[in-house]
Amino acid sequence: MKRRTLSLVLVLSLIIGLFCVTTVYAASTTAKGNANPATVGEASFKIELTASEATLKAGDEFTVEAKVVDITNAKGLLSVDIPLSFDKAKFELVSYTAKFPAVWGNYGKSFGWEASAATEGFLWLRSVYDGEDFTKGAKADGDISFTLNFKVLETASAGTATIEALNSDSRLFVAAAEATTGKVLYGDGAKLALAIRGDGVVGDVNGDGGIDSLDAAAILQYDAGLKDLDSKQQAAADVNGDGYADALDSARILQYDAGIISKF
Ligand SMILES: [Ca+2]
Ligand SMILES: [Ca+2]
Repeated sequence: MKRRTLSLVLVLSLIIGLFCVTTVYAASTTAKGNANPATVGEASFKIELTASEATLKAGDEFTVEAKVVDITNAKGLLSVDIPLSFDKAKFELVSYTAKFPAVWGNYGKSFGWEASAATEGFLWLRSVYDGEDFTKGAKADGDISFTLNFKVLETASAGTATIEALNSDSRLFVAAAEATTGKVLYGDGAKLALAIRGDGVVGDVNGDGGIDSLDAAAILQYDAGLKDLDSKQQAAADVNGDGYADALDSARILQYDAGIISKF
């Protein structure tokens, strides 16, 4: 078979596979990434998402890495398609790049279907081996990865925002084509929950310009129901960005005040 024909077979099988999975999923609300054929018989993989920052504020830029990991019992992957969803009310996708396995050489291609990123908060991340030697499958963690640069919108409100490699809602599953056979596999997605802080100075709960034991005490009083904090103060109090102003934040402020930590 000629190279172009084989590539076409791969692409077609991927598309057909995606369609089948969508259909199957629609018929079963209990379907999960780890209950699909990839892990039943032959091979599996997962998507790992990591963010450069766990807590953010309006205007911040940060990086998310999406890696293909835990490839098991596979002949290696020749392509991967990741449907990625993010909170478009809080994040803007600035740019992204793809990293290919070394064995792909110059035959690694990336096609990002990002037209709907701004309007829907959704894009496809796609890497494909476009060469002739189908033994060159990716097998190691991180052989296939994407680096995405995001910005927190100036209008983003405080709270938790998500970035997700989808595998369990009405969108498609993450999918990859296995080397040699062209078989389509379906892997597990991943989800990041990132905290966005308000515009107050983080840690300065009472707004006196310092970050010290008075702020730590104010949080404990608030947590015990002895004191009210307005929304801006609550945002300043949530130094660990977990959505709550409580003793954990108070402890962090005391550590900061004592010079044990230099940032939250
Ligand atoms: Ca203060
Ligand atoms: Ca907190």
